[in-house]
Amino acid sequence: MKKFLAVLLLATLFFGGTALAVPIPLRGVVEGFYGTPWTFADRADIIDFCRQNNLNSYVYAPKDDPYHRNKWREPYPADKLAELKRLVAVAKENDVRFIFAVSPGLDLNYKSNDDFRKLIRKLDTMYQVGVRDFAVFFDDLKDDKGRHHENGKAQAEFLNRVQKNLRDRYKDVAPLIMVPTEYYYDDMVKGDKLKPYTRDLAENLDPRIVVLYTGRGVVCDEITDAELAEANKIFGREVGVWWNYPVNDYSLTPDGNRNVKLALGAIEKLPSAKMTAIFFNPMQQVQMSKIALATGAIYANNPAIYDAAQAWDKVLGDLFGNLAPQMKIFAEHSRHMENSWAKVGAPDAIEFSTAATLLMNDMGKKSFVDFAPLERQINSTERAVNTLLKRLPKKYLSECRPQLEQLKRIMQADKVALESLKAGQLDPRLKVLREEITANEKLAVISETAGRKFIDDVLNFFDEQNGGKRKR
Ligand code: 14T
Repeated sequence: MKKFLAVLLLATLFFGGTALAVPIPLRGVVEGFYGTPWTFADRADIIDFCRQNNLNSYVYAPKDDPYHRNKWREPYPADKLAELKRLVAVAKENDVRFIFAVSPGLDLNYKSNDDFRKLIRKLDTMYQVGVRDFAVFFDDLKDDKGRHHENGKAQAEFLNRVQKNLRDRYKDVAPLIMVPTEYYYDDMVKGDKLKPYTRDLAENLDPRIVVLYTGRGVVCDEITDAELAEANKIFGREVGVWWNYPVNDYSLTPDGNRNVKLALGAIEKLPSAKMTAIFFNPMQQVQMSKIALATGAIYANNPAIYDAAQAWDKVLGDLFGNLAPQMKIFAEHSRHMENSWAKVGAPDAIEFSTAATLLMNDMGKKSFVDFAPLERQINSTERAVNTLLKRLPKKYLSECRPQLEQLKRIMQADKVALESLKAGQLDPRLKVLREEITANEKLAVISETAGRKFIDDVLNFFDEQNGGKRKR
């Protein structure tokens, strides 16, 4: 018997990374984005999707539900509460935890008994409609100068009191989940020291409360095992991860109503070490979010052996069937998200941009230039886009039509650009096409470093040629 156990133990250790799946205990989706919240139907659909993908949690935290954040003190009106009750029932039917979050930080008085009672009342109402998992979030409380006025000790004591109150009265509530005000690593430290808020929070927070953080930045490229270990050390517990992909709420149209770039890549570059919780923050575009979320589910169910490229292929096949090859081409042009403070997702259309870069390097330097590789990329991308515009089911097309149409415009301009290079003469239509594309960038952005860049590269190439001629 002892020998058997020893062999079992060794086998477990040996195959731990490969044969035995070790799922992250709490894994799911956090509806945590800014902008129009999901509808009841969207949420019911995503909860069903969670069950299908062995994700066990849905966190209700829509930034623009007034009763979640701005007006957190006010109880839900009867109709809204009835809807939430139905949703909690849907989650229960699907064996998915419905985690109700409230974000009281905008104006909470930590020392006020009245505010404490109002928060408890809010959570109590949710308990009455069936919720057993609760979260309190304190993210995004900075003013326009990037300062916040939170006191880590007061926040910790407030949360400890909430946790104690709930657990004293209800034996069936899960440990509380929280997001700190300094929720990304670079905001927690100054030099080699913890900032006072984080230090005081970590020192005073009940060790049973689950802390979520987003990595080194708000939207960052990667969390390594070492970085996670560092965050665990700061908080004296195993922290969970709030992962900001595929969320795209920082990529907005001028009216703020639509997201211009879609994040259609795989989840990647997350720890393979043991973790207690992971929640993926999606896009408002619920169907398009499923690509990244389904890869996230594969990751969360066995982080040690996760292969992003393999997961991406599987998920595209599962979701899009015979349109998977075309969807893959489209999605390749729309994976990377980047701005001054955000950077995440694999680079866009690597083969395409490599072909374009090689071609531009050869131009003017070699007597024989091979246009074929880029030409193949342009043609296959254009064909894929046309097929998708014709065949993609409406529920998907309604979320990605502007981006498909923009990619189509870019490919048409790329063709003109390529022909110009071949002819050794700039086709004047290229500038017109670029104007149209630029105008539409308010509504849809895609392939910035691949197809879109090639247009600029070619126009610059002819500019420099002409400049060079004039000089001579
Ligand atoms: F709760 C946090 F972990 C978090 O990520 N909070 C928000 C989140 O709701 C939002 O969807 C996400 C992506 O934009 O980032 C956080 O919100 C920010 C943070 C910023 F630093 C929005 C704008 C910022 F400049």
